[in-house]
Amino acid sequence: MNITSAPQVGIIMGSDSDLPIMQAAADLLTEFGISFELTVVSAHRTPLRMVQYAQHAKERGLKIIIAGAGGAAHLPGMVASITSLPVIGVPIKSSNSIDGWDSVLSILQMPNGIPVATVALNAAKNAGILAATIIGAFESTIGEKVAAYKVRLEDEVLTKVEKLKAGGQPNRFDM
Ligand code: RP5
Repeated sequence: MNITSAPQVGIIMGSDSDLPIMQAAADLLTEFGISFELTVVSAHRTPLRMVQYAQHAKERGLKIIIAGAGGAAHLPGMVASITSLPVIGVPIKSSNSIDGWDSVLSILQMPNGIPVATVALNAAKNAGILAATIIGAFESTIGEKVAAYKVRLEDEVLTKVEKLKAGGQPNRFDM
């Protein structure tokens, strides 16, 4: 694992107040040994920084951008409108959110032609898994880690099935 090499994934967020949520994406990429960078890029407060980040992302060697924002969450969509890299959007329920719906809809409801792969509210971990899955389609070592991760998830659920059975819950389905 070499997470100090040139970053493959760029994690950006509208504010440092988003970091407690977005850290889960960084943790997942670290676990998978995928190099990343993480910084604040605000669509509304640093619009030129956002444009420059998106314009230069590909030539800087990034493969995927994970962008998180809350409230009027324009960062993922605007970045996707500039770069040809895939953009994964993380809607964040932040201090200026109305239940998070504003963030979800701002990121999800993109116009035809400019998609953002939108994960669930606050689901930065899933953004990390999706990034790993995309990279894993082209890099076999990462692809194997994604496959092993899914096997672990299955094992965890089957352990719960056994636990319920051992606790006396009726179940005649034995797969
Ligand atoms: C959004 O406004 C950010 O993504 C954050 O979720 C929210 C609040 O930002 P701060 O006021 O904490 O900087 O642009």
